[in-house]
Amino acid sequence: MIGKKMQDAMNEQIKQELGSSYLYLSMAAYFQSSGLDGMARWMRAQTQEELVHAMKLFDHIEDRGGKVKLLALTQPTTEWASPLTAFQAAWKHEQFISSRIDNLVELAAEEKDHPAGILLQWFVTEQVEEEASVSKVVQLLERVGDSGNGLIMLDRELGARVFTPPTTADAAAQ
Ligand code: OFO
Repeated sequence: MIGKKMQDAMNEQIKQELGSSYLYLSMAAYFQSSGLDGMARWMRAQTQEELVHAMKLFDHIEDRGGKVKLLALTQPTTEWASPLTAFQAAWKHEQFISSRIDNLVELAAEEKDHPAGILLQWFVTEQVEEEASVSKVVQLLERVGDSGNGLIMLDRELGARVFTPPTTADAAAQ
């Protein structure tokens, strides 16, 4: 059975993950309306990944006899000054999420909540990947600068990203 403190903290984190999903969907809309369909596709894939993160926490609470409580989401930003600004905001957001995961790991240790600790290790690893993938795009955009052709090529490259839903093996490894 999950403890009340961890349950509340995970419910808050479900909100953060859904908030991430909402933010990236807003970025997808921004890119799409800017004619950058590849970046929009990249953000759509990211939106789906965030839903997977939220559902991992959702299932963990449910599996341990807790109660999922969905909290209100704040409206995400809808406009950015440039693709670089949008990806920089995404990178900053991922760093914020990593700090929240670190807090949850510490709470699991304090509460001696080993099942939560094991689940959260997955999130720790995932956050390293999340930060790395967004920061790589930031670096590429910085290098492209004002080159229109460079932006078009990068957009094409980012558009190759496809969302891969978790497999049953992934679920079993949780
Ligand atoms: Fe982007 O990792 Fe979840 O929020």
